[in-house]
Formats: sequence, C-alpha cells, structure tokens
Amino acid sequence: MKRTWWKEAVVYQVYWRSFLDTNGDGYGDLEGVRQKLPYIKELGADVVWLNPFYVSPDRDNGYDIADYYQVMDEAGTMKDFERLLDEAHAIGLKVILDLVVNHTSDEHPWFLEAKASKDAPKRDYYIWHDPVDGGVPNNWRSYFAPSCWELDSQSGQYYYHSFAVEQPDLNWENEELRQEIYRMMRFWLDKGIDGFRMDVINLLAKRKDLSDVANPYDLSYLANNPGIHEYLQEMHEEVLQHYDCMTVGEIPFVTPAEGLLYVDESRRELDTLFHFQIADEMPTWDMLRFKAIQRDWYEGLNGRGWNSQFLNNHDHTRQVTRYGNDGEHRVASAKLLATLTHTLPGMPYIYQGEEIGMTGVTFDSIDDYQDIAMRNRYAEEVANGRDPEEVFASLQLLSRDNSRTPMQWTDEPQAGFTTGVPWMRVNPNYYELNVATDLEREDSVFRYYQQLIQLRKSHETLIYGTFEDLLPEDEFLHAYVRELDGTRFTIVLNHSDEPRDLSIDVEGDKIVLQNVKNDEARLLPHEARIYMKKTAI
Ligand code: TEU
Ligand code: CA
Repeated sequence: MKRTWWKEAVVYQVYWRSFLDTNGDGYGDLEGVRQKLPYIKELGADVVWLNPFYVSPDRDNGYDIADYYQVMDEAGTMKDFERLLDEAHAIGLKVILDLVVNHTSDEHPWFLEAKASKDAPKRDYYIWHDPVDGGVPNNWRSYFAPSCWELDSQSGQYYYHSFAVEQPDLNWENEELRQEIYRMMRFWLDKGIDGFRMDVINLLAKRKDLSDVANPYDLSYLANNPGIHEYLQEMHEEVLQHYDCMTVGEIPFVTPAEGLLYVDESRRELDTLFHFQIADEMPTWDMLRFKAIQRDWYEGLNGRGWNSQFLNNHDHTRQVTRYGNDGEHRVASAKLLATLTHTLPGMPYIYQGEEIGMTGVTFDSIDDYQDIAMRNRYAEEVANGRDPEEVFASLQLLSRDNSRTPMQWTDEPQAGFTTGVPWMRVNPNYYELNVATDLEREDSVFRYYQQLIQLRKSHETLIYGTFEDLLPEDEFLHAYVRELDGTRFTIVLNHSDEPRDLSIDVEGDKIVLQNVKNDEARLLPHEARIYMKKTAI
C-alpha cells in the first residue's frame, strides 16, 4: 500500500485532565501536557491525541461541548494550546484533536436557540419528534440513558440523544449545520493541528424506520445508518482533502466488510478506524476469538484500508488488568500486550500510563466513581429494584473510571500529579508503580516500549509487511509472521500464567526483542519474543 507518515506513526493518547496538573486545581491541564512533551518524545511516539478540551459543562468529561472554539477553564487558555502545538511541532510531534460532532452539550447556544421555540431557525439543527401514544416515540435506548428520547416540556416534543440527556444529537441532514461543522474543523486545521480522532463518527446518520427494536440493549441501531458515507465523503471533499492530516474514526458496531467502507482509500472518507470487536465485544481475554478478529480484519482491509490497534483507552479498563495479568506477572504481561499492539497490522495507540503498565482500580463505593455511564446505569438498575451491591459489583470492572485515574509520575503525594486535591482519586498503587521508577530501571515496561517502538520504526516489515497467523487453534500460544522484501519477523507470545513449549520452527531466526530474561527454548509465563530472519539477499 501507499506509504504515508501516519501509517508509520505511533499515537500517544493524552487524557489531559488526568495527565499533569500545573496550577494545583486538581485537574490536569494543557500546560501539563506541554511540560511532558519531551517525555512523550522520549517514549518514541509520533502523534499526540488530546481528548476534548473545549468549553463544556463537563457532564461527560468534555464530550458535551458548549463552545467548539474556546478552551475550557480547567484545561487552560487558547494561548496554552498554541504554545503546546508549537512546541510539539518543534520537537517533531504531531497533534490530533478529538472531533465530537455527533452531539453537543444541551448548553450549546445552538441547542438553547433550538429549544426556545418550534420555529426557531436552529430548531432543525437537532432531531425532534412528537410523542407517540402520549409517550416516547419508540423503545430505543441510548448509551447513557434508558431512552434515546427526552421530552422538552416547553414544546411537548422529544429530542434525540445517543448518549446522555445532556448530549442532544445534531441533525446532519441540515446543510447549514454541516457547513458550521466544516467551518469549525477548518478553524483548528488552520491553526496547524495534524488531524482528528472522530468521536462515534458512524452515528451521524440516524435510522429512519422508527419501529421498536427486538433488543433495545443491542445499540447497533444507533450506528451505520444510510447516509453516513455521503456525509463523510462530503466532509473529506469540503475539508480533509485540503490538509495533510490524518483521521481516525471511532466506529463501533462494524464487521471488517462494513469497516472497509469507511477507510477504503479509494472512497475518500477516513484514513483509519477504531473498531470495537475487542474493546466492546470481548470483555475478558479470549485467545481464539482475538486471533480470529485479527485475521478477519487483516483479510478484510488488506491492500485497501488501514487498521488501528488498541486494547484500552479512556473508556475501557486498563489492558493489563482486563486482558493480562496485573498481579505477579504484571510487568511481563504489560510488555506482552504492548508487543501485540505494536506488531499486529495497523497503527499502534498507547493510552497514557499504559507505557508503565498502570492498572485498573476498585474503589469502595459508587460515590467514588464519576463516570456518567456507570452512575446512570447504577441509578436505573437500583430504581428497577435490583440489589445495589450486586449492581455496583457488576459495573465496577467495566467502569470507565478504571482508566481515568491520574497519571502516576512519582511516589510523592498524589503520585506527583497535583499539589492539590485530584479531581479523581489516585490509584493507591502509585507508590511502587510510577514513571520515575520505570525510568530508573533498564527492564521496566517503559524501556520495553521504547525498544519496541524503535524496532518498528527501523523495519518497514513491521508496518507494511504481510501477516500470517501460525497457530490459529492454540489457546495459549500466539505466533504470527510479518514479512516484506526479504525480512521476516516471527512474533511468539505465551499469553498464560504457565510455561509453554515453543511449538513452531524458528531454526535460524534471531531474537531481536524479548520481554523477560530466558535462554531456554521453553517460554516463561507471559513471555514475548520477536524473531527476525533475512529470507532473501
Ligand atoms: O465513546 C463512544 C462509546 O460510548 C463507545 O464507543 C465506548 O466503547 C463505550 O463508552 C464503552 O462503554 C465516545 C467517547 O470516547 C466517550 O468518552 C464519550 O462518552 C462518548 O463517545 C460520547 O461522546
Ligand atoms: Ca490544573
């Protein structure tokens, strides 16, 4: 496939509010991100993805935007952002921003105007429906509420929201609205940003048939509706094609065949995507399923579109806790999982703290959690008469707050994140698990990420090479090959707590990276090895 800078890039995701607080108000800020740019560079990343920092009442941590053109106070000022961007560019880092255009905050002036009266000029920027039989138009749920319809008592109509009540969906059928969004995208691109991560971008087009669905909990009806590709092609034509930028779409509910429609290079929509067949659909590690997903996506996109690899982000429990071993084998396991995301086909994404193997949390009470998805679901289930403790326990593992605890920099109070009171509690394991400790040790998770990234950078084979799964049926051992122009990498991973025999032939191959010290052929628990061989001269 055509070589481009972003296909070769490693992205580092910064959830800024939990990254570094420089003024003691308990929130991370853009100035904190700026101060840590050299750290991100040292790790070896090429692109920084910043979660939303626009003005927002913060009901969903910035994903409810009230002003697309201003920086929220907690994050800092536009000057802070410009300085961050300049300094990032000066040291060779690119910066991409979160584009949240499926919905706004209910405090956005557009919505306030739309709500004011039925014939307000901006009424049509949102989606309204009359009551049906005196109630909601249908049985559809939303991500964060029991119904995707909320009654506006003033007009007597319902408005549509795929997420919280405070996040009304925009009506992409409205041409003027689309132009407003394109104008806003140009504003940031003209400032010099290098692209967008596009929040739930395949939800923009809404389902036209409003009949009840059989299972309202399967939210797939909210996504991939007719019209979506026309919107994305228009966005590409009007905005994206005029800039040297990258786009990664957040695209839940797609198979490889559907995913290809978004990233097929000849269709001129998006560059790459996050599909959720792992993050949303594989709650705990499932080797055979994981392997099948990787094979399917490789075959589905091969030669036509580019994939992305991630095992966690700000919405999903830390990967070493969810998919690996965060106890006895934490260090090896964190390195093994990194090996996966950096050697499977597609762009690797690192979520802040992953590079030191940060773990999930278990707080004692629902009051310690702030995740609106978790809190709303808890309230709903308890109101339905379920046992509060049982509900709490069932929501804990997947709570989005697992990955939102502050970054653990040092063993000082509050993990060196803030001198004040952090907006979210620090994970108590920061005393041992922190950046400072990892930087001191040669065999730390951080040092391994550095080596892995350097290895990928020095070998196009790991980026553009073919992919072949050598052990599709093995439940514990993972082995696959990447090959290109006479160089072959064989990646072998023992994804289990037991030692395992190496069941493939690597005679004559040389180990170029290994996550534990081991000279035996037999693999140790959570051992990862990367073998290399020149197959042609
Ligand atoms: O998330 C979309 C989303 O809800 C799923 O893709 C995600 O896997 C789910 O939360 C898992 O439970 C995006 C943002 O990443 C998220 O933080 C926002 O809350 C949401 O959109 C609404 O903007
Ligand atoms: Ca701050």
